[in-house]
Amino acid sequence: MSACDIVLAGLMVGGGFLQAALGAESVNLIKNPGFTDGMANWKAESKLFPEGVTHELDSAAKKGDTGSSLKISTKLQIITRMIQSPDFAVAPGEKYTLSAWVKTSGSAQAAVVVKLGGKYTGTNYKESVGPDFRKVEMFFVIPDGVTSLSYIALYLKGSDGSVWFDDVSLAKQP
Ligand SMILES: [Ca+2]
Repeated sequence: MSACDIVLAGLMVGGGFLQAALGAESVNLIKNPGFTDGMANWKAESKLFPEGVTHELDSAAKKGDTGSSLKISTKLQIITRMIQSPDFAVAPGEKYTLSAWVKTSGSAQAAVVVKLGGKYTGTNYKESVGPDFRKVEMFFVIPDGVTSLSYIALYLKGSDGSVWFDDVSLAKQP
């Protein structure tokens, strides 16, 4: 998987469901979405050069949020992530919104990704650059044959910098 794959998948899947998402009531299916319970329910994964990456809680938080955020930092050219594996069933045709508040420093970029049915769909890394928290969001539909989400992942891509994540949300759309 490359970063390009994630971006393209997000663009292709994301376009059609904005209307459905607007005005929808939502229940957040992410556990510990705002990192108020430390890093519980989240797992760091750095398959390459794990010594060059840190995953930590940070006092920087989304405006209006008193808790921590998740900060991932790297000094190496790398893609790394924190994942959460949902424990609920899904059904083909169901529509979901996945979002998070993100900010970045240095050359690092952030993306929020879902893996379902062996494929990755995520937000555009280029939308997740800047010193102030902003919300990134994507929409996806459960494809045929898929009954669970492999994982939700918070990605850092870059060579020298940090990304912050807060208030991650996964919500089923009506
Ligand atoms: Ca928080």
